[in-house]
Amino acid sequence: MKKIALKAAFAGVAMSLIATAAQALPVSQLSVASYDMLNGNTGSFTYWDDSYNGTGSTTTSGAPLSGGTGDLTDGVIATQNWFNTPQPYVGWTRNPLITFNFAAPVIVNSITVHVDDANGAGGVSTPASLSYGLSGGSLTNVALADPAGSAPTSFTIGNLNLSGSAVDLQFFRRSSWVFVSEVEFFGSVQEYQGVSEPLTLGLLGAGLLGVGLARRRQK
Ligand SMILES: [Ca+2]
Ligand SMILES: [Ca+2]
Repeated sequence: MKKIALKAAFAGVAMSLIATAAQALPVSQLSVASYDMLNGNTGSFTYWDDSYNGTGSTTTSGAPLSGGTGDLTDGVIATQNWFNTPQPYVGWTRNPLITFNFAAPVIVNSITVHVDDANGAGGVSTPASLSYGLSGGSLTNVALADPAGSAPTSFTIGNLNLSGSAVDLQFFRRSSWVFVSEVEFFGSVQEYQGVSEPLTLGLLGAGLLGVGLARRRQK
């Protein structure tokens, strides 16, 4: 009888630990707290991240930018090619690696990037591939087919299940330039519900103490 009671107590604790594991809210667009990258470049126009509000020079090509948000997450998606409306874009002559930071741990289900597709006009094409993954970990590379036509376009990578607080993206160019006007993340924020784990461990101790007292009383 006593052994059974003890087992039941452990089972109860195990259940409560499971209940306190990360629980996710419904899938929605995730808010980016900040992103870090090297600034865009200049050509016929400037293709810098003009609205970036973090640290670093927004008017210097290739300058390290960190701790802020700007053109890539302002909700403005370019509807025309770079030569008609350069402002919404950040354009690079490198393969930009961008770290996106979230305010709390998230589960990213899909990533959508909005880019220009000028079919090589001015050396601007859709990216040839995109690498993604949790920041600091290994990245997965996916090839992106160049769509027919030459209108600005988007690519979505789905079924990701990336769980963490920061995601790395790197664009690999098809020709000289890559132009990006927006990056969107969809998924859920991880929520910790019920008692915290240290408290649960405290309850485990209290539970065992209770079992001990009960056993004493039975004697
Ligand atoms: Ca934008
Ligand atoms: Ca095309």
